[in-house]
Order: sequence, then structure tokens, then C-alpha cells
Amino acid sequence: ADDDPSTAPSGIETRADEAISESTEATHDRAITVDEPTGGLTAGLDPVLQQSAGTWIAWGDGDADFDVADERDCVAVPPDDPSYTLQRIDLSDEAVDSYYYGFSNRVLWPLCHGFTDLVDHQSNDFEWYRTVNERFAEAVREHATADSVVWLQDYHFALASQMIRDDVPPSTTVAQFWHIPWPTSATFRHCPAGGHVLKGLLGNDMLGFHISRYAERFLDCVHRFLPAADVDWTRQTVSYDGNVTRVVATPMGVDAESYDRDARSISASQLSSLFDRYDIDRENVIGLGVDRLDYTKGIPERLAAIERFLERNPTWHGEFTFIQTATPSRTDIRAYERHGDLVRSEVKRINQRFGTRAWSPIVYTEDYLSGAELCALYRRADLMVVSPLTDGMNLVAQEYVAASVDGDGSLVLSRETGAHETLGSHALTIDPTDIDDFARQLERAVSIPPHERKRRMNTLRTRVFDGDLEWWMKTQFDWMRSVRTERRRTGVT
Ligand code: GDG
Repeated sequence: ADDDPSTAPSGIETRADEAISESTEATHDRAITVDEPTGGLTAGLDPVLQQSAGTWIAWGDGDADFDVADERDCVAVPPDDPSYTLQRIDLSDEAVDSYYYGFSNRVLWPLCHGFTDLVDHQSNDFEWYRTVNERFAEAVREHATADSVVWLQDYHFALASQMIRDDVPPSTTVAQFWHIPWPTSATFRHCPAGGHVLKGLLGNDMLGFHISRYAERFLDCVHRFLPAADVDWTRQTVSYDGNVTRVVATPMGVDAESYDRDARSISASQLSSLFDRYDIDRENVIGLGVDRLDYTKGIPERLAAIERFLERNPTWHGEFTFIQTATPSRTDIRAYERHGDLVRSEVKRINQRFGTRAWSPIVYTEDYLSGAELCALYRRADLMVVSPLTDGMNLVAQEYVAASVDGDGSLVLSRETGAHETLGSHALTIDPTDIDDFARQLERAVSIPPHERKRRMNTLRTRVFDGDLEWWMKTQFDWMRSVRTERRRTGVT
């Protein structure tokens, strides 16, 4: 478990995310807890690994006192009917600080989201990043055969693919998915060790991004900063150092059916107890925001738009409640601490300005909600506000749509999210920094005629179900199969 469940790094096959405890198995004298995924990428990958009898290599929970070479790190899962291997790699506190909080989250995360002023590169960060990438690469090499498909997830492994590629048989397929935006070349030029990052990623046979804008920016960076690389813009490939990398755009979806199913099974009493817990009037029109407490998610801008909306619409006072869940994340990083303080103080100020004894316009919680509670809120919310300043994709917007089984909610969506590419035409689009227009879209969302709301939601639901997690997985594996066939055709075996 990590403080940041959606972005915890792991090596081949998937990231360690969204882990919820279920069953246990004892190996040697130590109890190993196996967590059952509730959704997201983990849920999608679990059946794939079960079918392929593969190995999933992930960052351990940090309390292990054994290291990578120890066979006790490997557990057969699921415990009741083992079909694949889970290998945990334990990292020291120093490694976590410099690799995870450091180069991954104080350098690559802000840089890729365009927050160059927040890039904080400390000495040793990159060396630790390289060391940890090497440890994962080493673990992969122990398992990979000529037929293996190695699939790395995210920006925590920018160097690992090349390290793996150099040491596994040429016919092994090495692929990676980059879950966050790729920045413009003007931004990427500020990346410390940027050349290493680009070369590392070109160790992949296939490199996936959510949308074509990021794929194109990546190719542009390669073209500008790696003169020895040959970019084929038509085929979206890069030839570098004897390897060919196919760059693809595949927007990630959610397990729409499970959100739909869970939302339908919500009982009135479950919802009531949630409203009682946060003291919300059941009759009110409900707006909802669900985010990690991250400076990229546009929460202060959202609060400013709600404030403007309340200023302009006194008739909504007492009648409208905005629920904001904000899960603390990467709290060891100063920029996150400052951001959390800002959000909390803005919520307080706005509630003091407009609230009454009986009504708080903003109900703010940092509780981590259960999947069922989240689904209950998604289903009940009249409008969902997703306002990142920039976001690789955004799964929350899609989860809301999938759980809107009554078809009567409105999605207010930032044009700066990857999700806007597929959902933008039927959502209410906002520029999160244009507070006046943002407030106008909130006004529109609360007053939109029911037939128009339903019409928009129907189309959104079709898009989310058509591009769901299963579609994304299948498309990724189809691409891997195609690059493998191409490598064989061109004699790389
Ligand atoms: C990165 C990229 C890209 C949040 N609070 C609770 C909770 N969550 C779950 C949501 C959703 C996930 O966390 C957040 O996913 P996002 O996609 O919105 O954002 P990031 O965490 O930044 O993810 C992003 C994603 O990777 C996938 O590629 O879309 O652009 O930044 O699933 O439901 N879940 C529960 N309780 C909470 O309180 N159960």
C-alpha cells in the first residue's frame, strides 16, 4: 500500500493500485496479505495475468525486511487457486524519498503537467531513480523469456525499458504505458537528465499515451533533443540505437459495467447514512468533486467558481451543496502540503461567507470512501465537476458517467483533461482558469432541461462503455501483438 494508490509504481504487467485487503496466505513465518482490487487497472490486469500465468512485479509495502533476490518476495496468487506470481520489491526509505518522492514526483510529475516552477531536483534523486529502475529491470530479466511480453506502467520507469531491452532476447516484447501528459518541447527542455529519459523510453517496442497530442509531443521532443533518432511521423515510430519504438494513443477507460452494476445496487439507506454522516440535506441539488489532493486537479479554481456561482445566485443558497472529497496524496512533498492548506482554508472561507447554521455550501472531506460509497455519490450527484488544470486522462469523469444509471446527471469537464477528447462534445466544457465562464457552466448545469441532460448523458454513457477498460486492454495487447509481428517480419527475433 502506498499513500498514493493510483500511482504506486510496479514493474512488469501493472502498477500496484487500488488495493483492498481480502485474503491472507502465510509463507515461512510471515503472513502475506493479498489485496483484492476493487477497480481500475489492477482489476483489468488481474484476469490477464491469471490467464497468462505471468509475473507481476511491484513496489512492496515498505515493511518487508527482505530484499529483491529473496524468493520469499514471490507469492503465488490468488492464494485459493494460484495462477500467477506476485513479486514485491522492497525499497529503503532513502530510495523512496529520492526515487518516488524525488525524481518521480518532484521532477517528472510537475514537469509533465507543465508546472516547471514546482520542479525540485535534489542531488541524488536521479541516481536513485536509475538505481531503482535497475532493480526492477533486474527482476524482470530474471523472468523474461523470448516469448514474454513485458509491460511497464507509468513515469516511475522511464529508464527501465532500455535496461531490460539490452538484456532480454530480441523477440521479447517490451512495452510501456505513460499515464500522465507528455509536455511540450518548450517544457521538456527543462527536464533534468531529459536525454536519459528519452533514450530510456526508446527501449520500448511500443509506448502508449492516452491521446495523440501527448504522442505527438513525445515524437517532437525526440526529434529536437535526440538528433541521432529517426522519427517517422507517418508511422509514428522512432528508430534509435538499433530499436524501433511504435508510439500509440489509446485512451484508458474504466470498468464501466462494474460501476453501473454497483450503482444500481445502492440502497436508499446507504445513501441516507452517507448524507447523515456529512449532514447534507437530502433534498438539495448536489454537485460533486472527487480527486486526489493534487495541485494539478484544479480544486482552488473549482472553489472560486462555486463562490462566484453563489455570489450571483442567492436563490440557490440553502438549496445547493457541493461535496468535495480530496484524498491526501504525496504529503511528504512541500508543494502538496501547501496546496492542502490552501484548499482547506478556501473551503473554510467560502463556508463562512455563505453558510448558515443549517447549511454549508461546501462539504469537504479527506476521508477515503469505499467503492460503494463513491458509487452512491456518483449516482446521486446532479452534477459532477472535473476541473484539472491538466490531467493525462481522468478516470473520475468516466466513473461518474458509468455510475449515472438514471441518466440525469451533468458532467462539467475541463478541456485540459485527456478525457475531454472523447467526452468533451457532450459534457459542459470549461477552461478551469476562466472563473466567470466556469461559474456560468455551473449555472447551466443546475438549470439544464431534463431532456437535454438525458440526451447528453446517453451519449456520454455510450462513449464510456465503448471505450471501457476491457477495450483499452485489448487495444494495448493488439498493438503489442502487431509490433511483435513486425519485429519478426523485419528479422528481429
Ligand atoms: C493518473 C493520471 C489518469 C479517488 N478518491 C477515492 C477514490 N479515488 C479513485 C477514483 C479514480 C482514481 O482514484 C483517480 O484516478 P484519476 O484518473 O482521476 O487520477 P490520478 O490518480 O491522477 O491518475 C490520470 C490515471 O492515472 C489513469 O491512467 O487518468 O490522468 O493522473 O479511480 O475513483 N476511490 C475510492 N475512494 C476515494 O475516496 N474508492
